[in-house]
Amino acid sequence: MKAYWFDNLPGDQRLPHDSGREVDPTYLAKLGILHYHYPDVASVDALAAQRQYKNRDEITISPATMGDVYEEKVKMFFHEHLHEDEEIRYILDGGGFFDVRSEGDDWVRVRLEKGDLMIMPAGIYHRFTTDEQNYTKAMRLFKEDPKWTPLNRGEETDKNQYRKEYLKARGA
Ligand code: KMT
Ligand code: NI
Repeated sequence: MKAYWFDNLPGDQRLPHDSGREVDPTYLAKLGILHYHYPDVASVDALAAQRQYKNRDEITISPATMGDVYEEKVKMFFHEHLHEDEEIRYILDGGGFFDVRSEGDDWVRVRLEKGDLMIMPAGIYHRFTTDEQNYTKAMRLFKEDPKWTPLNRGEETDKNQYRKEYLKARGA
């Protein structure tokens, strides 16, 4: 895992877009984000039991598995959105970037690689992209039934109850 401020420069979303300014993991914690590095799925099982993540599935995002819809999916994942539940991702292979909004509404880019597990709280604005390898194999964990409906950012999501609770919990 490596976190840094997104450079906001034009260019393919899959490029690193590293401004050169690192973000400390303690700042991610302040945004309500948890990060772990687990060598094996047994460690993930332990976390899942502890946090009561009852469901999971796996997704492989790559041209090989998605074919013609790959580019479309990559663009879709990159639309800024929130969820009304935690988003929990464990990288099984490959890598990718999650961009999360800072307190000042700037993008923090989090690079995840094999073995990284990240938990984003309900209500945080974020987006995802593969990197130049075009290959992310990830486990998605859920508390209850898979519920990952993305709510794209707009006037509605700014008024969303989970968004308000998120901001309140962050002291905003
Ligand atoms: C998301 O919410 O954008 C995703 O789940 C992306 C695929 S998991 C790395
Ligand atoms: Ni999401």
